[in-house]
Amino acid sequence: MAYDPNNIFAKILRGEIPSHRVYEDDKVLAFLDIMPRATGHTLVVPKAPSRNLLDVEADDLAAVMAAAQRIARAQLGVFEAEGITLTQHNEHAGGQEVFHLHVHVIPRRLGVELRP
Ligand code: IU
Repeated sequence: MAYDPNNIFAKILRGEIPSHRVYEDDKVLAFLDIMPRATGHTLVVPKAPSRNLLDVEADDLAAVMAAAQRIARAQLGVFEAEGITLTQHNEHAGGQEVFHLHVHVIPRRLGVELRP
């Protein structure tokens, strides 16, 4: 499947659309999800063009996961999370809606369901 450089996360990466950035390094950007399923719900994306898990380069995937780990650890303190849920969707059939690779990092508390 082809990568569309006009997807919404590519526009966020280029600064054409605002986002609430929570982490950035040379390979990765992380920002808050606009429809959070829990307070602090964050999306981690590689800066390099990648549609999803099926085409991402290994070093970009490693950078995304390292950033997700840093953000997850930070969420424990910032949001008093008791656990963290990671989700990651690939292609329409896999639940993907935005076609630039992203990992959801969602702070969780016991007994608190995710918002729809
Ligand atoms: P998915 O894994 O592709 O299904 O998730 C896409 C996510 O992108 C979803 O949680 C949306 O709320 C989120 N999102 C966003 O944060 N900003 C946007 O402008 C758009 C979608 I469009």
